Amino acid sequence: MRTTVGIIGAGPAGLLLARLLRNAGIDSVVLESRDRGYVEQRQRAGILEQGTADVLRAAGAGERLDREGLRHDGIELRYDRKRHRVDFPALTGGRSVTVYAQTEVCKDLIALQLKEGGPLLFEAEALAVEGADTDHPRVRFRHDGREDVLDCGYVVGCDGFWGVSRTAIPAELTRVFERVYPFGWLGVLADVPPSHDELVYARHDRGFALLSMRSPAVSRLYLQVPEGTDAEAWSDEEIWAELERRFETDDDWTLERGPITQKSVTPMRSYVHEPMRHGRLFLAGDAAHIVPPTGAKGLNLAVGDVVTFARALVHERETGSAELLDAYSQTCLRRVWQAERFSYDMTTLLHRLPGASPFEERLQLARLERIASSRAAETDLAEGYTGFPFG
Ligand code: RFL
Ligand code: PHB
Repeated sequence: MRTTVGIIGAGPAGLLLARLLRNAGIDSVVLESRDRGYVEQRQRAGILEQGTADVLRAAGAGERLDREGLRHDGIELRYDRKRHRVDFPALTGGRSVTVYAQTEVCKDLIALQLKEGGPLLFEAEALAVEGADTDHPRVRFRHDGREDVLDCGYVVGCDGFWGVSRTAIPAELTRVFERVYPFGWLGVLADVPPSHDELVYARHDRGFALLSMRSPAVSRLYLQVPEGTDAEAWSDEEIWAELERRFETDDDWTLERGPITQKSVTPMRSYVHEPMRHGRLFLAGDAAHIVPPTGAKGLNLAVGDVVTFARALVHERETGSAELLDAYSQTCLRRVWQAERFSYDMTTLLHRLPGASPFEERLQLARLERIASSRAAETDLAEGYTGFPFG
């Protein structure tokens, strides 16, 4: 098999890239190791930056997003039993975010790709990227029980943190920056209308909690738990009781309970792989970088990367100049590091950090008070949350 752009992975990065290339008249093949149902059901991100929603619309994938997505103009910070709302449009000159689950983004893009796009092969596992630094990179993969080769003009590794693409960049050319946090998030889906109409980020002495949503009828809730926690070790009753404690306020706000339909634990890490390009192999999304979910940035970064790649390739086609392709890694990494910084700040602002001294805990509260009392500090948060510009 032969194609211009071989795309490994049908998460948001790979699927959107295939769509952007198709719209630009460039052919691609997407290889995805899992089956369609798995990719469409995997519970992950919930928040789209305005720039991300705009890209999806421009790509022709905005119809259901506009119908079912929920525009959010702010978030609530909760600490010391107090509530503070951050008003995004007022602080950022009109920017907002959209609650629209990653599962739905993937469903929309898969349907479009199967209808209008090039080949999207499920249960096709990439085994290795070969010849990345030559003019003829290849992807070796297994599909329908046999091995095959995809000959490409370019390979884009959109295969997530556990994928194989990254390993094709020689270790001696690579630098990795990483921080693993000694806690994770226990996430649940519950069939109950969200108890607040915006997301609530709560800092509590017992640990962080987040109230989010998937629709007006379905809540998505998270609890900070120690690293290595087994989700099944928490009964539904224990989860609700702990959420109630961490969301406690001095007013009459209450948390509505409902049946929990899913629970899982996510570990937390920050990770950046430099460079994001080697020859004709480009890394995009979680394949190149991970952020802790507190800043809601992972999916949005993945979108930024593939927009940057698609623009660079179109530029090369139109002008014959590879300057934007050559600048890919640098262009992406500028935005990546801003998201890394923001996600780290949000994580250390809101989580109970094991081993933190009483002094450090007081500083955490002082940082929250600063956001609640200074428009400059609050603006910094609002700008970060609603998103950094695409390069
Ligand atoms: P994905 O989504 O991991 O997709 C990679 C795909 O590659 C496939 N694959 C392979 N295919 C072929 N051959 C191989 N050898 C392969 N190896 C892997 C995989 O099966 C998969 O389908 O990466 P992508 O596209 O880069 O997208 C990144 C996002 O998924 C991720 O950053 C976000 O989910 C992170 N994230 C959030 N991001 C946000 O922007 N806003 C949020 O609110 C947000 N919340 C979250 C999150 C992630 C979470 N978890 C579970 C890590 C909340 C959570 C709890
Ligand atoms: C989610 O709805 O899954 C979600 C929202 C905000 C975050 C992380 C996850 O910061």
